[in-house]
Amino acid sequence: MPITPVVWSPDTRRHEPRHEVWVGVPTPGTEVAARVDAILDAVGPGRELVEADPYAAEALHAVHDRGLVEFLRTAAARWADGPYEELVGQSRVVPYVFPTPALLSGMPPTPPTALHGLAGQFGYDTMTLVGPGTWEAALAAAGCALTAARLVADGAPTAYALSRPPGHHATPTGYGGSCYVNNAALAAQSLRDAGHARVAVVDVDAHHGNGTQAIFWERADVRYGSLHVDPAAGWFPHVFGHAGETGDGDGAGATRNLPLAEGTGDAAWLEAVHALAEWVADCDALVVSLGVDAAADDPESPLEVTAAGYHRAGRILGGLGLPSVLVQEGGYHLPSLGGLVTAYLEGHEAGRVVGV
Ligand code: SP5
Ligand code: ZN
Repeated sequence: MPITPVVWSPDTRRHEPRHEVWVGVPTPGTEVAARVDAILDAVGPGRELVEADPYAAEALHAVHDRGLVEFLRTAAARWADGPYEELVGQSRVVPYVFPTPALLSGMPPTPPTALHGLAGQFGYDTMTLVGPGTWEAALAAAGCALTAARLVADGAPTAYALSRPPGHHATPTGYGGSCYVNNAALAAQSLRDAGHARVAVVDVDAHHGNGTQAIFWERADVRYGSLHVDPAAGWFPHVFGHAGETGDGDGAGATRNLPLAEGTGDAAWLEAVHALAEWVADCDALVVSLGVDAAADDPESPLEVTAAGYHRAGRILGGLGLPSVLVQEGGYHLPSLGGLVTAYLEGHEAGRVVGV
């Protein structure tokens, strides 16, 4: 069996969400640092552990605007230096005013001076808080994905990036959905830069990866395919992930969305994985946005997929025989998380050998 190197970084533990403000209520964050060790303990045995190369903020400019990167890099320190200790007595940057079209009304806004005003220019929900260590962890998560892409560009058939916090909801200019920096998009761009002409991103996370879709929306050289719980049934990210979204401009037809009903289960979920695998079979390299939150035990989705289903999904996508970078996305049930990721990796490794 081929051995998949596991790329990780201790710095990914430094982001502590503490809580998410969900529909006005502070709920305990589910995207916790303990996820790193739950996954590492399960996938580590028998695989080579590689510590991620260090990357600087500039590496993120490959897929993100400078304004977002600079905000993320400096926001926690600016919050600590600001009046917030006295004002609200808490250390997390929380957006307050969102400059959506409803506020702007077609007028050119002046950039806000207060950090709690500025935060809404980059953060697009109230669940994704920035605190001490968030930037260091997000940069390290990107480093995991970029290092895994380098290993594959250098000839490894497959590499797994234990990226955390996750990335697929981060857009060119914004963060949200527990994501700050789009790790999978960075891996895809890095494979393009290494000479792979057509790169596919297949996103099996339970949620639609609106950030990855946005980054490659008008590009034909990176295809984006996702299966996820139907946003029209009331699920995050609500406004994207519908079947009619297929890309634009040069990227027309290079985006594909397969929204699934609540309670879908293995059979229909795997049919969708299969459809996306066939759709990307003529690509030169593959990035898998490997969220395992479609699993039955997961608190964040109703898709009811089993560990056997994730194993089979790995077989299907590994069976394409493409150089593959597997990037961790969601998955929040700590007791089953490591087993689900391992099931996918073992499936992908087996698929590489025997085909679909
Ligand atoms: C990467 C990823 O999987 N991001 C997940 C983004 C969706 N989060 C939605 C959270 C919805 C509210 N959950 C609160 C549960 C309260 N019991
Ligand atoms: Zn998810």
